[in-house]
Amino acid sequence: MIVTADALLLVDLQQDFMPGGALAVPGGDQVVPVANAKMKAAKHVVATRDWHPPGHGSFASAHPGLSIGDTFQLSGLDQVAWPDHCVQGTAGAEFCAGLDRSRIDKIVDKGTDPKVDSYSAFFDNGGQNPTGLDAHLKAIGARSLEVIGLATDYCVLFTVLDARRLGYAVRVDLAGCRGVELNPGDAERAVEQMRRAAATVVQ
Ligand code: VGL
Ligand code: ZN
Repeated sequence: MIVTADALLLVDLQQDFMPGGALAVPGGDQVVPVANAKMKAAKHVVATRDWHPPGHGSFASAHPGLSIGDTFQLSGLDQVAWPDHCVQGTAGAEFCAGLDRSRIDKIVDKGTDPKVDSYSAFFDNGGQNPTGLDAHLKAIGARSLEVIGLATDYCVLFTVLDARRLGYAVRVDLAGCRGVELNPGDAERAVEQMRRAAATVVQ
């Protein structure tokens, strides 16, 4: 069991995922105080940002005839059609109001390729292009991670699965996570997948 992880990874704590945001995650605002508290005790803090160019291929609005929540093929990969969200440089892409940015050592952006989505903070959904997160963690000597953020059933899930594949010890505190739950039960199924990958998931 990890006592204190080498690095704290905050996944997509951005305005568009807050209640009232473009891709609101229910209860998403409740994770902000959890993140602030954990940052106080962390050795290294890395924050990811979903950082899409305007008209990103994951946006329903980029595909005439598609509605939000539809699934389709994007560059040969299964893709959910999302509302426009986290567009680079917009207010919705900023870190959450109330998040203590002073303790963030490194920001990693993902989802910048217009034709491929990127749920994982390590690689795009095709598993091809690294974001630089693995290189950064290796550079600071981090081998164990605590992961919290949004959303449990998308970016937290795929970040944790890639972290395990890359050999990191991973702890996930669900107090600091919330799910989109496009389908009821998605967050619970995500937790099962993370546990199957030998991540330590605590309440
Ligand atoms: C996310 C859907 C689309 C996430 C990002 O951060 O979990 N979900 N883009
Ligand atoms: Zn996105």
